[in-house]
Amino acid sequence: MHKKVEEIKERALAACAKADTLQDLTHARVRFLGKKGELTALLRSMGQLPAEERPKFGRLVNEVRDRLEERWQQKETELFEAEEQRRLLEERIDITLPGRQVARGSFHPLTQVINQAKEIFMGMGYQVVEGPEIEEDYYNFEALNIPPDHPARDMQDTFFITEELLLRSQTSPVQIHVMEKQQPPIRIIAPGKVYRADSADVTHSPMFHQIEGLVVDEGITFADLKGTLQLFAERMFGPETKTRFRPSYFPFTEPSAEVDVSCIMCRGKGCRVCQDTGWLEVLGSGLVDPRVLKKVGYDPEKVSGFAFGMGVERIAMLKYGIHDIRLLFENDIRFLSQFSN
Ligand code: 2NM
Repeated sequence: MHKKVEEIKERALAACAKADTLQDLTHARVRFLGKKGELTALLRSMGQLPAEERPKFGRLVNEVRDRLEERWQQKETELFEAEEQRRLLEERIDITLPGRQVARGSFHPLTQVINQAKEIFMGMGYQVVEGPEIEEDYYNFEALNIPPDHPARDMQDTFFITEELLLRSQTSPVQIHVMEKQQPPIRIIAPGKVYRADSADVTHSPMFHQIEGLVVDEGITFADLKGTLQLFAERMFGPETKTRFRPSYFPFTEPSAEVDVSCIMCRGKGCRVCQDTGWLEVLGSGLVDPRVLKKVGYDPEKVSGFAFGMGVERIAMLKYGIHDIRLLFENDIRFLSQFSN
C-alpha cells in the first residue's frame, strides 16, 4: 500500500508538470485529488490494512495530499501568469498609429444666423423669448392693429386652421403675449418659424424664419431704434457696414422704416447682388403704434417703444451668397457641409 501511495504521487507530479493549460491542470487535479480521484480511493481502501497500521498510513496519504495541493497551487500561478503574458502580447496595440478622423457635424446656416443674432442682442441686454407656432387670430392680427380688411389678412397669405386658429405669419404675437404679462421696461427678441401661403420659388418658402425685436420703456425714441439697428448691422455684417432708414408703412408701427445695409458684396459700390444700388434691404422697423401699446394695457402717454423684424433666410442668403432659398430646406449634406467651421 505504501508503494502504491508513492506511485500515485509520482504520476500526479508528472501530470502536474506536464499540464500546460489551466484546463489540463484542473483535469489532472480531479483525476488524482478529486472526490472520486485515485488518492481518495486509496484512503477509502485503508480498511484492508491491520488496524495498528491505519493511523500511520492515514498520515502518509494526508502528507502526500498536502504536497500535491502545494504543487498544484504553484503550477496554477505559473500557468495563470503565462497565459496573461500571452494575452498581453496578443492584444498589444500600436499606440503610434494615427487615429481615425471623426466626421464633425455643424450647425445649419439658419441656426448659425439665429445664434449670432441672439448673441448680439443678448449682449445689449435683451431676453430671448419663444411662443407657439399655432396662434389665435387676435394675437396674430387684431392686437397688432391689423384691421379685418387689411390685405395681410387675406386667406391667400395666412394658413388658417379654424376661424380663430392659424399658423402665425410673423413672430410679433409672441411679443404681444409678453407685453400682456410684463410691465415695461421690455427688451426682447423673438426668433422662430413663421408661415405664409406662398408657393416656393427662389426667394419664397411657405415656412421661413423671423427674428423680431421689441423695446418698451419710458422715453424710447427713434434715435434708440437707429442706434440699436446700426450696432446690430455692424456686428452681423461687419464693422464697415452702413445703414439707411427709408420711410415705410406697417399697421403696428408709426412712423415705420425699412432698413437697408450697405451691400456686403461690393461694400456699397454697386453690383449684381444689390442691383447696382449699393444697398440691401434687410429689416422692417418703427416706433410701436400707440394703439398696440393701449391694447396690451400700457399707457402710451407714459411709455413708448420701437420694434423691428427681419427674415433669417434673407440674411443667411446674403451673408453666404446662397442664390435659392430652397437650398436651405433640402438638407443636402453636400450643401450643408460648406457651412462647417
Ligand atoms: C416688423 C417691422 C416693424 C413688430 C412690431 C411688434 C409689436 F409686437 F411690438 F407690435 N413686433 N414686431 C415689427 C415692427 C415687425 O417686421 C418686419
